[in-house]
Amino acid sequence: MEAVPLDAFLAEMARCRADAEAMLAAAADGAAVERARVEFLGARNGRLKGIQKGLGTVEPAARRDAGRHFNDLKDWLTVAIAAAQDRVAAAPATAEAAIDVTLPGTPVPLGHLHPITQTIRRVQEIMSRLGFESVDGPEVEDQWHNFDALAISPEHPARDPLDNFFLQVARGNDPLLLRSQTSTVQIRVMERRRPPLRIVSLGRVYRPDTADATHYPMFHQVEGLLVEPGTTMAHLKTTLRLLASSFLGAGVRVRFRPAFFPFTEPSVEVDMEWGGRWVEMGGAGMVDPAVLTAVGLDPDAVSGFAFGLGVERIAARRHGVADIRDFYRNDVRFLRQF
Ligand code: FA5
Repeated sequence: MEAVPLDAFLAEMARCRADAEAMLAAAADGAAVERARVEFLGARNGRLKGIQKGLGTVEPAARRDAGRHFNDLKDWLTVAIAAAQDRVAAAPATAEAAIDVTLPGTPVPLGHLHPITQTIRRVQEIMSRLGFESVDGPEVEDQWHNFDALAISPEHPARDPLDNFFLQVARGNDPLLLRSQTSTVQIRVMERRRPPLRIVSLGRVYRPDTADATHYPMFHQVEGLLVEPGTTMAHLKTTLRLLASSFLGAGVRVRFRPAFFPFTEPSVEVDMEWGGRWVEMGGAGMVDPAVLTAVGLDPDAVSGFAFGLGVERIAARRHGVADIRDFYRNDVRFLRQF
């Protein structure tokens, strides 16, 4: 066998030391230090054992020198591994090692849906049982869908700039606005689809109203629309009574008062009894022939009813909330109750 020069032997030992240094520095727990110990000092296949075997092949004149360096490496490895063992024993190195599995777990705080969202879902569910499909409409609207198609004439006070959130953005010459009512969705649906129609739409509407116990500048409405041949006021009243009793309990009293809306004829105001008082919840009526004409339907062939109720008000009535502003104060002590 050819003799190994001293330099090559020393280089191999330097590599072994560098590798051991790196492995020990990275060792984060007792198991990792033990893997390093087996790798370098292991009695059968440790790297030091391999180097020791090579000692006999070093050129004879340099063998004493090589043996001294070998002993230095062995001492260094022994001390470095002992030091690493002490280091990992002093601190719980991994999260796993720090976990006491006998301790009770940390409760994860669970949130829930906002009471208005809960109300929206519940109303959708009730209406779906009556065959009304849920649809959405845009919150930024043009004047055709918010006013004109609903027979709200250009002079009507509902179009007053002080009663609406008009936007700088326009479509043609027509400034857009944040919709002031969900009745816009009646038009959008009737423009796209032909009767028979049964839809319900719940969403945000905006009016520059001063906030008080029953008003907020952003609120939600539930809009219902049914268009089928032979529809009468009796269908409208029955549908609203069923919605009210399903959502608010069988005991709720509903009252219909003659009223006026440009897009229904006849029209009614819908009141519900609440703590001995009558509170206005919305408006309703038979879809006005002018509206059917505006969307290309024949008023002599079909008829329909529509209603729009304030979601905050029915939610407040259901939960006994005296002031709808509480829904939007973001006070978790209030919201947690629902
Ligand atoms: C309307 O908005 C009609 N679009 C309703 C309608 C639909 C009539 C279909 C006929 C056919 P009104 O402006 O009255 O109507 O509003 C309806 C309901 O929205 C009110 O009764 C009230 O419950 C609620 N509401 C109105 N303004 C506010 C507000 N600022 N904050 C909270 N709720 C409001």
